[in-house]
Amino acid sequence: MTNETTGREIRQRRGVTDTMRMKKWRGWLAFGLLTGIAPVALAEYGLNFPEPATPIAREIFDLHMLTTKIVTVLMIIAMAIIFYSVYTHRKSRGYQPDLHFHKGWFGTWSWVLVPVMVLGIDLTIAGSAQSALERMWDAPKKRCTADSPPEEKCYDMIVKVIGHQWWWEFQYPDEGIIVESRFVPKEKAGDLYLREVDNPLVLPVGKKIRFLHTSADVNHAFWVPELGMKKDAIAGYITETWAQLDREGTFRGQCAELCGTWHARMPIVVASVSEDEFREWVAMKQEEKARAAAEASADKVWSRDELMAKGKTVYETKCAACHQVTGLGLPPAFPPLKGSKIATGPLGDHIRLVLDGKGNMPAWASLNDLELAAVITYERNAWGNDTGDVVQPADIRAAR
Ligand code: HEC
Ligand SMILES: [Cu+2]
Repeated sequence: MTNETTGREIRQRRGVTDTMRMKKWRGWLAFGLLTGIAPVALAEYGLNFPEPATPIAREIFDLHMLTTKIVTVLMIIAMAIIFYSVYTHRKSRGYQPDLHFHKGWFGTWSWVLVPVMVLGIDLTIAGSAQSALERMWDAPKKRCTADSPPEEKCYDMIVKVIGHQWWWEFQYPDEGIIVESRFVPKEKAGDLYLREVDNPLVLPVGKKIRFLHTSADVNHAFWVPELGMKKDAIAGYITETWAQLDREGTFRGQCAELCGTWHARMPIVVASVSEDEFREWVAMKQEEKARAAAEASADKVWSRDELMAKGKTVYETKCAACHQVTGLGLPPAFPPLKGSKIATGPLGDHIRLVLDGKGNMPAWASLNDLELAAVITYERNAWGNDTGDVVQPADIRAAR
């Protein structure tokens, strides 16, 4: 075959006009601009992993960057070879295929050499990933002492992380405090909807923290990318992770195990603070707890208005997830409390049900007498349930 026909002649024979070619190029130009510009516009939404906050997260991040760089270089080389080959050896140029390629040394050995090179790169990456993973899951079992060297495998504090449908409970057993963390509704959270909580998980920078994970109901998973870990929370089991924060900041995560209707409403917010700030926060929480306990055990008789105000807060944080702020519930799963036979019927039955729970309704005996008296008063008078009943902490104490 001779090389007398040019590409242009061939196109003319196929009926491809120059205007059609122009249109095609314009299409490619638009495609290029879009793919080129879109990442720039999206950059502030974070195309890469968030900046790490623990040594292990940093290791994961560096490995990810290294791998990305290697594959980018490999892709450029491979694509260059492909484009060059297709372009130079195209039929319209009259290229004659080399029918003896596989008989030369390169044709014979490339089938072995290339996979060996690729495998070598893969195993190098896998090796570093393996050692990072081992360190990640190697949670310390021993408490640090005053003279533990900084590199010793030990922990300074414990945080128990308990998944609930649909909120997180953080217990600090050494400090004697419990934090309940719930998502903030859209009206209040704005742009941070489903990423914001009322009470964050406050952690001190520099301390080695041992996390114990479990669940109170179905499976959940604790996941905060900046801490470089994700761990299942399984009812009846305790799983462990650890972290040592190396910078202050606010880190946002999610429940990472589909856990029912409001799985999406289980964001996690870690407030990483200095050790001094952490101590201050602990002192504040302990004082808050002591004050609430004193208030609940006092033999004070509360006014209806006081109980309604307190009850509204308790209701909206603890009950509204299922029964809704409007009291209309989400039948058939969650019954309405507005006009409910229980909430407008005999008071004794209402108190019993809230204390003991029933079916998917959790038992609320862990709330204090004042909180229970307030929320029951609220349910019996809000949304037109005008029973006029006022429940005192003493009534709850008597029913327990
Ligand atoms: C996890 C979801 C959930 C939460 C949170 C929840 N409930 Fe319920 N609640 C239920 C379910 C489900 C029922 C129906 C129980 C049944 O009859 O099997 C129910 C029933 C009730 C009833 C009886 C309604 C009726 O007419 O049968 C009352 C009263 C009630 N809940 C009060 C509360 C209070 C007070 C709180 C907060 C302290 C609360 N609930 C939080 C799920 C929930
Ligand atoms: Cu969950």
